[in-house]
Amino acid sequence: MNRIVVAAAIIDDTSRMLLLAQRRYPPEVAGLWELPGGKVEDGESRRSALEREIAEELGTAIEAGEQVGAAVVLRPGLELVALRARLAGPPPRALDHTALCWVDAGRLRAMAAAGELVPADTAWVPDLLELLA
Ligand code: DCP
Repeated sequence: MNRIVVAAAIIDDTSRMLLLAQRRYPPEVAGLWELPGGKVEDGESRRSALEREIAEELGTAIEAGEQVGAAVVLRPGLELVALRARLAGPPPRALDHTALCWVDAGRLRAMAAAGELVPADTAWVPDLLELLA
């Protein structure tokens, strides 16, 4: 069966910054930065799954919106989809990650060039740069 992982491109429209979260595990990607998210459960929409995951992982609320970029195949039967989101609650906290940071377009480009992003998420960098421009 095809499962979906949804990830949040949380953008602050005023400062034009994107929220990144630093993975704690597994060892292959620990220390790398990602768009936070998780698996869509049976019967959930992508948006509501993402809103639930962000509440669990970041202790805040978002409003999830349109898809950003293309879906990425993580492995056969598992696809990763990014949704644009805006913060609708208190400042996010790293409940499940090592750290969080807000980045502008220049910083995102530099982190991608330095290999500091989780590999799957690098596919979205051009789309994210456009949203941050
Ligand atoms: N993933 C990714 N980029 C993201 C978010 C997730 O590449 N921005 C990948 C990492 C995992 C898969 O998606 O391969 C699931 O991500 P989770 O963070 O939900 O990973 P967990 O290990 O927490 O999920 P579970 O324990 O449910 O397997």
